[in-house]
Amino acid sequence: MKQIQRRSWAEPFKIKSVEPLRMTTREEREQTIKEAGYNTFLLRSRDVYIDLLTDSGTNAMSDFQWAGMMLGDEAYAGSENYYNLEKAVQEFYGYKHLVPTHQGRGAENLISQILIKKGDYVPGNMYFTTTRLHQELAGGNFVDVIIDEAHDPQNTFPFKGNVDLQKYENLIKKVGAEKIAYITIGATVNMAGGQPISMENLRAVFQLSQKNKIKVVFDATRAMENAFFIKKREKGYENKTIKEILLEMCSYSDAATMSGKKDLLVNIGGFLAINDDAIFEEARNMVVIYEGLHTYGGLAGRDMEAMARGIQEACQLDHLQARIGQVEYVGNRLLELGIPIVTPIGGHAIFLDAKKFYPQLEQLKFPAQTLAAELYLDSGIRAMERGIVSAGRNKETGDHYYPKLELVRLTFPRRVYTQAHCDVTVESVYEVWQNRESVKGLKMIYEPKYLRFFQARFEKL
Ligand code: PM9
Repeated sequence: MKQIQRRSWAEPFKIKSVEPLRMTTREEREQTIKEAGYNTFLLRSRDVYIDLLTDSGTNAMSDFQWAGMMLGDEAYAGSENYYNLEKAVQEFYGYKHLVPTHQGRGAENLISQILIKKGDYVPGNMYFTTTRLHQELAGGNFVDVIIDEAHDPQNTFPFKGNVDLQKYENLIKKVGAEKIAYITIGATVNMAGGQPISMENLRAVFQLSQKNKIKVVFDATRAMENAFFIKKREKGYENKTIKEILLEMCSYSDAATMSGKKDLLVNIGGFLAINDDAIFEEARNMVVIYEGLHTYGGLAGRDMEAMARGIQEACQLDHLQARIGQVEYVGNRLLELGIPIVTPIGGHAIFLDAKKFYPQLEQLKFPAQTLAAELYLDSGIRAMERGIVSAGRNKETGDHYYPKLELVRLTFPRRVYTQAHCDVTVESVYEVWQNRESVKGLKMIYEPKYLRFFQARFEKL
């Protein structure tokens, strides 16, 4: 009898409702990407076939979440759904206080304004675009203290999200602990390729921070995915539940910002969670200026309910196995074809190494922006640039940052695409890889002042 390798997992759901996809011709795509200034953010979604721009707000909700939407209590104040969300955040993340926000950056704005004084430093395990901008707008200076391995796409260290404790300690010695507003800890680290931080490192960062009276602000956006990697890779956590791991992770921080649009399987929503009573008091005061009353923070009651229910679903092991397993499936197929990607394969996305695709292009010819456009041209698949355009400019000198990582992110929305979609994606990336030598790059012709990657425009060279 022929022996077959049996799959260890499959999606823990079946499909109840579908949304048709539209295919376009190469001629149509040549026109649409030109009109979009070769920026995938400026494409209309109707012109996209498989949308791997982001996993943010693009998730498929469950019937349990949709049912919860019908139970939205749309009272201006004291909505029942706020209390459901508060209970879920306390139970799964362990923080004392909750301030809902319309999405992650709403929470980033609040905490940056509350804790940062002009001229302060804010270390972090690699920058994230919106997080760093809010820190800078509040008068802070971001300092990258991630380990060097994170900046090397081919390095296979299992916890490339770790903080380099020596870098962190050197900063404390150099500027003084009183000049450090707080440290931001991302888990997983998006810009490094969805790479996790280890529990051991989280604990050590918290201890060093406490010793120096520095607060730890956790970016919990993809913390459930990080918890899955800890379970799989870190000794001593094999038999712990995701919920137990998440609670321990959060216990090594003072507050958390959260974009519910990722881990929490919703289309909109976020929050700030805090232990300290005084910071909570200030956040409650400020949320009414920027977001809405402290019991809705810019969200409808139904959105808070969907997020509260999403928390319970997101930390199920079979969900995380299928979610991360899908990304891993694509990554392994690409590696088999010899295509350069960031390794180890991360949690939410595959990151193509554009410098290796186009060694003929210097960084100011925007290799990753070019690669994202080429992929769209080939198949209508939409990806995102994560290189020099995303990195932006140094706010003091006005010069471009030249990040070591020049990447294109194929980001997988949760519970949305099938394995056949994954295969079509792999085949398209392979085609673009085959045709890499004739590519000439792009020129930037319009640059917005903030978060330029969203709206910048380019022309073909
Ligand atoms: N991340 C993403 O596509 C959406 C906007 S930027 C292209 O990866 C982290 C780690 C994020 C993140 C958003 C935010 C901001 C904070 N931290 O988008 O404001 O990945 O909900 O969250 C995006 P909001």
